[in-house]
Amino acid sequence: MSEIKEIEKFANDIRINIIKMVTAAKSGHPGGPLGLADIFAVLYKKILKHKPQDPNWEGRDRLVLSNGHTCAVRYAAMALAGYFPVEDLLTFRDIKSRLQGHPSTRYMEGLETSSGSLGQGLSLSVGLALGARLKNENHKIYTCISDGECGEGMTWEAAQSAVHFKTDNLIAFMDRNFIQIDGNTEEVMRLEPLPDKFRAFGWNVIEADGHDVAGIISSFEKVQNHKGSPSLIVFRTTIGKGVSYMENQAKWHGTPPSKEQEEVALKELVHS
Ligand SMILES: Cc1ncc(C[n+]2csc(CCOP(=O)(O)OP(=O)(O)O)c2C)c(N)n1
Ligand SMILES: [Mg+2]
Repeated sequence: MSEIKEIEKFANDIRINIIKMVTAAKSGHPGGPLGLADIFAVLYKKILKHKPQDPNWEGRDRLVLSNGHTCAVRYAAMALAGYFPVEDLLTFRDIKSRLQGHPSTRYMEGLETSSGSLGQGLSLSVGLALGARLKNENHKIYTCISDGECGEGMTWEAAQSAVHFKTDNLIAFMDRNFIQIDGNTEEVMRLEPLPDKFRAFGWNVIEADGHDVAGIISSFEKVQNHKGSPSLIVFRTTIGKGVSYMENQAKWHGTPPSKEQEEVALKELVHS
């Protein structure tokens, strides 16, 4: 199997697990995670320096999930990459599970931060980037932010300080699905021209299709060695990607599928 095909299969397995997790929990967020599956497959299979058997390895790249409600994608990717047994995914959102509905470092290794309160991840990542520089460490900080988070002032304070401090070890990537909890981002609080806003702040910005595995790989490779400023990849994604009745529907931001809907979703994913 070619490397691209292998990563596409990994992404599909992530999607299957997301559906099973959110259905079993009877609550949670399926849409964002499905939209991020291809990007997380590329990260865990190809881009991140990491050791699933040693989650706290000092040399690891840091992956910050600022939009914490999408954690099902990260948990599924981590389980499939060997951090913990895939069966554990079905404990998602159980009060006793390490797999909390919003990620918590208190219960789980292999995360860099707790998250769920939106808007904080980019700021925190500037701190991690400065810390790495001070300690002369050459790992990178990869930070997932959402478009909804760009309605939060703190994101823009971080965007400004990252450029001021020239944190070129920080690579942010955005889940640009044009959806947030209340509907279309441009109707709730217009964000466009979003990539140009980051460019105006001084970021190295590229735009890419968040569902084209080869393109996702080359996007990360393109920005990895950029010097002098932080980088942002704006990935155009489809919320609910891979499950026809969920695609582009804000409703699936935070609604669990019923058992019948799960069956339909899994049928579509098995054959894709
Ligand atoms: C500080 C803060 N304010 C509000 C919320 C409630 N909230 C949860 S998800 C969400 C929408 C965020 O948009 P986005 O991340 O783009 O959502 P998605 O694309 O995954 O649907 C909101 C407002 C929150 N979690 N944190
Ligand atoms: Mg969004």
